[in-house]
Amino acid sequence: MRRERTQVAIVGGGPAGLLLGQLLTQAGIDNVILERQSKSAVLRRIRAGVLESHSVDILRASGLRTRMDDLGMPKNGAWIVWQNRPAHFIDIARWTGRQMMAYGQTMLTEDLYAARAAAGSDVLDEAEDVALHGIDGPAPHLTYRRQGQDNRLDCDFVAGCDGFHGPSRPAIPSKLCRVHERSYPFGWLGIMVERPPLPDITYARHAEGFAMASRRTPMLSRYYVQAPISDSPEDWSDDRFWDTLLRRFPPEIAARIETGPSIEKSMAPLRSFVTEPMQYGRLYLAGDAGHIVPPTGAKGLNLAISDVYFLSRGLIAHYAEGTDRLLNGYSAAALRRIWAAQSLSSRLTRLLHVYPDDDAFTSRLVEAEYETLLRSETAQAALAHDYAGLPYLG
Ligand code: RFL
Ligand code: PHB
Repeated sequence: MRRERTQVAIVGGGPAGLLLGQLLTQAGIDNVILERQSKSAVLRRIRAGVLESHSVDILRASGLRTRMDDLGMPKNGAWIVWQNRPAHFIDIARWTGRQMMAYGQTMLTEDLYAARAAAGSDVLDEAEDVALHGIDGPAPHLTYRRQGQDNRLDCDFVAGCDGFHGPSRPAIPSKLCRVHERSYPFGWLGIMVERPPLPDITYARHAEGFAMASRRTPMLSRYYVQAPISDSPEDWSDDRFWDTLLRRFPPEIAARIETGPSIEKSMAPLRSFVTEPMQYGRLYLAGDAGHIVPPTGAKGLNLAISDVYFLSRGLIAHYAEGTDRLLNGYSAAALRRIWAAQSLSSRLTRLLHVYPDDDAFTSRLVEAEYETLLRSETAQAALAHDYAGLPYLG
């Protein structure tokens, strides 16, 4: 078995693991990232599209040369549209003085991989059978297999950035953590198409279900429709997708949507999940390893960024000042934002989707909620603040 040592071992080379690596490297803290997939598989993933201004601030301060300021599109907010009712603009610029940035997770991940390569410490991809050991003691280590070789990586700390299905979260004894979970009977069927997008992110509610329009670049659009959880992308021909999408938008907006052949099609189930606390011994969970939000509200990637910010602060204070106050408070600081985002995402999901067991009473309550939003500047300001994301306190 080959044996190596680092200060922080990072499991998972998605945005959380890569950004943590970047922030630690910037602070002179040695780290190794182990990723199960190949780099090209990670870069093929199409996921998030929207960054909060808080995330943009962190990325700018991280020393990362992203293409975000050239290719990203600053946005003042997002539209909610509803058949036969006025549209509502979630005006975060007006109510919070902030903007958000339309910049795809795929491009951000590319930027982070490029930065890692430039720093001369590539992600160790295609790492198999990563296992965590001794995280409850002073000398944790990981074992893994790569390119036919068994390896042991000794470290001071383990950062579990391995998403919802990785080995880090299950390494916390179940009696020491509490899981909060909600699943939804529907998912988002998403497509990518090489056509100019609508100018703004637009969420649509229709009696038949949710639909939305988003963007990646001036020539690349991303669209989603609510679909039963049992559906797979093969059930959705492009024609069926476009018919459904266009029907769910008010006609004047549907008329502006440019359709075309899809270049990618995928189904994402909706789930709400939080594990508390997100730390145990020398293991710290960050990003989707610790929590999942439904994509309505675009909070998942942003939470991964805020978790990693809090965690990097704790690790930097440990190495630079020898104090563990921030590390000990990591989970509590991260969870404050996580629950705020869970609250926003679940409210927006409820407002915009049709649940199979909705009765007439529930539908009228949802309509009343939308009426309140249209009528009340207080409700508009509250939604805009929540959509813009909590400031980084703690
Ligand atoms: P990731 O991206 O899942 O990365 C985890 C990495 O860990 C690796 N891994 C392992 N590595 C080593 N050993 C093992 N045994 C391992 N097991 C797993 C995985 O291969 C992977 O590379 O988690 P991370 O880094 O925490 O990042 C989280 C975000 O990816 C996620 O929250 C967002 O994509 C969610 N999300 C959105 N978030 C936003 O903020 N704004 C959005 O607009 C937004 N839209 C979305 C979304 C997620 C979606 N899907 C598909 C769920 C839209 C969709 C459709
Ligand atoms: C996306 O562009 O993929 C996107 C945008 C906003 C959301 C979810 C996904 O709320």
